[in-house]
Amino acid sequence: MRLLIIIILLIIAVSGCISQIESVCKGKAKCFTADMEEIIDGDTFLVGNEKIRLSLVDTPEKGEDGYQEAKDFILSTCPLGSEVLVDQDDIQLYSYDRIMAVAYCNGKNLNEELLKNNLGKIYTDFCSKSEFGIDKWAKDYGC
Ligand SMILES: [Ca+2]
Repeated sequence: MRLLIIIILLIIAVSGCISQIESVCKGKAKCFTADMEEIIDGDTFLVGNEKIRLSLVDTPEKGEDGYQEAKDFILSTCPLGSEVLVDQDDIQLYSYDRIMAVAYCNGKNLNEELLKNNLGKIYTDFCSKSEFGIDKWAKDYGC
């Protein structure tokens, strides 16, 4: 009887964790986890085989001031090989060949972290064109 209770509690605990991961993603567009393969700049990475562009955030391009800082910040927050959870933007699905998304790594929302650490600017023009424009972090930084 006690064993049965333990098994039931374990099942509840495990299913709780699974639904927590699923509940992180919003909407019906792509939602997946894969390893951080390459950091192109602060707002663009290769996750698994997919090129990801963070929604609503703009970090400096190569050759611009702040490029290396933003890139290094992502590298330290989410080292190569870390698992990244990608929640694709349900309104702006793609930009060029890149998946627009919020990316979570090591428990952190990378879009938010870049803004919080003043390493990127919010793209206010896209606040109404992004699934995430109404999120608290986006509003906190200017949407
Ligand atoms: Ca989504």
